[in-house]
Amino acid sequence: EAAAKAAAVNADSGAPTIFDKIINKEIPSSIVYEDGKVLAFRDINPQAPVHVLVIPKFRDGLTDLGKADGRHEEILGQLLHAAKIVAEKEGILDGFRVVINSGPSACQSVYHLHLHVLGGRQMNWPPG
Ligand code: DGP
Repeated sequence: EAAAKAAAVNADSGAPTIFDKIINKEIPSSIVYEDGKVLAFRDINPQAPVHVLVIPKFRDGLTDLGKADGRHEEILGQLLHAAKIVAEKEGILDGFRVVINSGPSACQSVYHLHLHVLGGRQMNWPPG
């Protein structure tokens, strides 16, 4: 946990991230859903039987949700809608969780906004 926090503190530079390479298909990923604005792919380190990341294809300053402003309203809505489409495709509409880690104290490690869509098991509350 301390290592995750330390990595998160050092990650917020605004530089390109590994997700750019995934968007550009320079490194492989298991894509679940894609449209012109949004890409959804399986997390490399799944925390549930279904664990998919939903990201904007154009980061446009959205390193993290804490950077959102009015110009991002449309893409934020599209990301949530894509999360629902992913849940439907994955057969977890009976119960799923959408998580956004924003900033070091939330242990965000990749500074390209992403929604985690988690399900396929009983999800507990509160999260860690
Ligand atoms: P967060 O801690 O909220 O910033 O989540 C970042 C997630 O990104 C983490 O769950 C692992 C995932 N991840 C990091 N690198 C890769 C990668 O190269 N491929 C895939 N599929 N997922 C990755």
